[in-house]
Amino acid sequence: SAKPSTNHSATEKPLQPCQETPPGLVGRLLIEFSSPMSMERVQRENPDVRQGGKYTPPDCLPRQKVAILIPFRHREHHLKYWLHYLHPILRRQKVAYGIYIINQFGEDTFNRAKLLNVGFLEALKDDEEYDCFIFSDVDLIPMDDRNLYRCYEQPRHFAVGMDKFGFRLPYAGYFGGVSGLSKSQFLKINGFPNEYWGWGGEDDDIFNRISLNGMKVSRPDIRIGRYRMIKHERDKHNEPNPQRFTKIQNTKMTMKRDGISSLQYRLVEVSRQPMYTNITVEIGRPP
Ligand code: UD2
Ligand code: MN
Repeated sequence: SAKPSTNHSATEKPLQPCQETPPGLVGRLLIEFSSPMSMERVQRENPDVRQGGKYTPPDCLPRQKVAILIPFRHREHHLKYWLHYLHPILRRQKVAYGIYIINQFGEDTFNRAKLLNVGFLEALKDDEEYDCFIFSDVDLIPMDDRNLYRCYEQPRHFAVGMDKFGFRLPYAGYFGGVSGLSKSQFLKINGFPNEYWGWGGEDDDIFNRISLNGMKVSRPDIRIGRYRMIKHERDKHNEPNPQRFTKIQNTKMTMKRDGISSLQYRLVEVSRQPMYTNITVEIGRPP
């Protein structure tokens, strides 16, 4: 045709950095787990999430690239709710992100912190541009989208007030549930401990690592850092670890040798799902 066509790529304004406070947040959210959830519905409602559970804001340049790591085994039911609630929240928060499910292979004793160490390395293998890592239980949903999933000047503890704790911080050094460290903060503490098998203590060890390395945990306001946990029984093969009380006394001695520097694992499978990336890994068993 003789008509000159508009060259969009040449006329479009370059993207501006995303605003510090995203403009489309809605605040307090209604979170419930009574109506059944399906992966088909999650996919249908999140068409702009790319294969592997990746997302980049279309209208501004995100300030951080966030890998969200979820320790996992046999919690498919919880995962559907997590994806259903979190994808829209994260989209409103205007960060570039990828979701990684770190699935423990086999039926040996569960090890949450070691799985998260694996997630850190595998996410970086997938995309070396990640500069922020958020570690979330699969059963925790934030009740307020002003609780921004990104990294801060100091290591972040997001899950301040949980329904099961009466929406109060259970103790000053509590670091469980959902936390976030920048790449450099994570490396400074030599990552997480690999030697906490079964339930409990690993979050306190991480808190110790942060304090012992001269950092201080930051938190959102208690009114904003509220969470719902999907009710569940204690899983099989994740019994309370009787060694946890003595282990958390020794972080200062153990953190230099036990961590991301000593991590060993065998990758079983990486698979790209529409709403997340699944990393199945064999991490051994307690000695
Ligand atoms: C608390 C902490 C959690 C962790 C744990 C002790 C809260 C809200 N969370 O969780 O961060 O410190 O105590 O280890 O206080 N998981 C599986 N399959 C399993 C077992 C665990 O997927 O068979 C994953 C899953 O992401 C789960 C997380 O590990 O949410 C923590 O396990 P939990 O939910 O059984 O422990 P909980 O709720 O006491
Ligand atoms: Mn739980």
